Amino acid sequence: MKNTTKMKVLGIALLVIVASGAYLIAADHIDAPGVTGSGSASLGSDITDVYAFANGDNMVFVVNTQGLMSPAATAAATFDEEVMLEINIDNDASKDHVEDLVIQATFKDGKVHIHGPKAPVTTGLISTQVSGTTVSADITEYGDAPVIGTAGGIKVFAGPRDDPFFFDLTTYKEIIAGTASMFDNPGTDTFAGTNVMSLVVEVPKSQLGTGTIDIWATSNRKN
Ligand SMILES: [Ca+2]
Ligand SMILES: [Ca+2]
Repeated sequence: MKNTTKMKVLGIALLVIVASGAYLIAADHIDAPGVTGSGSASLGSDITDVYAFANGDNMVFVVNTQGLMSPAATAAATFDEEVMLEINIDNDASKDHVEDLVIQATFKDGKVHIHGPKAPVTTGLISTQVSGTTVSADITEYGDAPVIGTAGGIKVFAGPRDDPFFFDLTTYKEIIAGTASMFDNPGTDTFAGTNVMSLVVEVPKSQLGTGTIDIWATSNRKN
């Protein structure tokens, strides 16, 4: 993939965080047909959740894709080599919702490659791969111990994981229909037993600027 490759945004997930590690949760497990579509190739751009939290002097970013996979489907699941996942970081004082740094992940021949954090070549709905590769790792296969790549203080993991998102969809629908008034505690996790393809990147805070940051993630299919 050339450094000048431009990619269209297909999936987007938004998360606003502060450096202290507070986080906001939202989930979207099935996107529009243009993202989920038919065939495994299009599933690779369907983001389910984005998480960010502090781990000491580091920030950890998680971008989960391909939600609601059964264990059987997970064994055959792969990251789409035509899709780049991008973590966008807005770290200037104005918080203008324009990314000042990007962390990009590409997938090729069983490996994940991280590019950045670097200033973006392009902002907005088109993403361009930034130059250089910061760290790479083998993509962890289903059931195997996690493979973690480390270089320059940055760590990366990519592979299948149990979906951590908890949501009682059945009760939610009952509440909407007026046949239930509230959730049970603890409720029933609709996503129990389903998996996602997870990208995890841990980066020293010192590489992300100072003050607070807003982040969002996009999936971008190669033109
Ligand atoms: Ca900005
Ligand atoms: Ca971007």
